[in-house]
Amino acid sequence: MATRRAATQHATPGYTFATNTLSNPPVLKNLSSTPGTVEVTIRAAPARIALLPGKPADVYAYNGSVPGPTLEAREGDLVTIHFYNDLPEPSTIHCHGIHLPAEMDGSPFELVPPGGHRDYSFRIQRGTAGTYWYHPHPGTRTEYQVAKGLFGALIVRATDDPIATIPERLLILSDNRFRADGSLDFPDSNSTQAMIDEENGREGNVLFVNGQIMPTINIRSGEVQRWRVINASAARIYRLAIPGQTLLHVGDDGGLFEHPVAVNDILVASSERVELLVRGTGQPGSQTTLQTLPYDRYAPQTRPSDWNTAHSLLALRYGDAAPMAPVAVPAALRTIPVLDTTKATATHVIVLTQGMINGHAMDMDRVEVHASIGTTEIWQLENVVDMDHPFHLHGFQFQVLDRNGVPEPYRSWKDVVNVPRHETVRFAVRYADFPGKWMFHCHILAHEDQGMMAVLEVR
Ligand SMILES: [Cu+2]
Repeated sequence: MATRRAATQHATPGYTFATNTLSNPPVLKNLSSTPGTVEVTIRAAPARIALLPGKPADVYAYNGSVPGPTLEAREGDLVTIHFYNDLPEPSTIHCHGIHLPAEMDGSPFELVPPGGHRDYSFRIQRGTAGTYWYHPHPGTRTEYQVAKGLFGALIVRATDDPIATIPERLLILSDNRFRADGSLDFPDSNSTQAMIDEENGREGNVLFVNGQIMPTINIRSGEVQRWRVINASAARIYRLAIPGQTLLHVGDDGGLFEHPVAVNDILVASSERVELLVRGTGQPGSQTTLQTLPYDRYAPQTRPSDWNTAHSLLALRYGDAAPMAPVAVPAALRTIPVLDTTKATATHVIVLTQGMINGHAMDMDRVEVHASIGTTEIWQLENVVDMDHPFHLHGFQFQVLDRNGVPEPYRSWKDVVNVPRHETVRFAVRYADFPGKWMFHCHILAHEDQGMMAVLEVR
């Protein structure tokens, strides 16, 4: 089983001959029988769950599972989440990347107190099919609540998905840090580790896919699989690769590209999502691994000693079946409208330093960026410090224009973009609807919690 549930013991995940040990979190039960309506209940509560096999730990869980259950919806659906906060602290549900009314965003403006209840209701917009996720966004405790186990997938499907017939896998990547008894290891606030965590964000030495350690996916020679990858880690940036083969990158945060792009490896920053097509290029009976390759996102003084080491995430195992006829992948996936930057009414320069945005720490009463409904604007993100900052804008998907002056080679919808150290990234965004106050912040959760966050007000 993928998902760790209370009072359930699990066999140690097998690396060698176990078949398809990767399984999915449960899917949230739709309480509505009305077509076009998805109504679910999500309860956040303390739980006792073995995140490490056989070692129960005190965690927080959505509906008793880590990762939380997956919310499945279709474009056009009216989604209602009945959220119950049974945690001993305020929390929210932020549907990361979903275009919805500001008051439904689960931002720190709308905290749900301990014992409180809140309904989030929004309609999924057409053209937004893609891979999203949900997590708490309570202000200064996001890293803690996510580390304790609060994160889950949110998948939006299109009726005209051009690769709907390709078998699909969900891969929720997370990491965590444990004591020897399997309990979660949070450093003392005055320790050196706490200072390193404030700088790097919390990185754990145990890597999970759907809550499992080194699970196995079966693939047949010649087969193509669609992998929806979510980086739910608090800080870790993955550089995904399967040694010796290319991957087809077909989608970003906000869904499919116009055309597949072949890559040798792909960077997935904290909270980013990618859709990949993985072709079974191995021989029957062989095995390979999905790895995360070294990537240096760190300031020199806190760079971890093992940063230059590749880590295996899961095994990809070829059964004994004869190769199947190669599966054709469509060359055209969909059309993505261009945001017309010749009509951009403003360029906002956003300077990222260590823990601050434009020289300010988060102030709920301050508006950093003012914008008007119906306009298109350019944001210029300038990282002037020695480490990467993955930047997230709430509510509105954007199109990356260029990175350090190099035009983005393809068009896609994104809600997070990694801004590498001392680099500049520009994106275009259109505020079509939904006035209100929106967060933007670094998605290294420790940075966000420290105040590397600001407010966009759209009127
Ligand atoms: Cu940051």
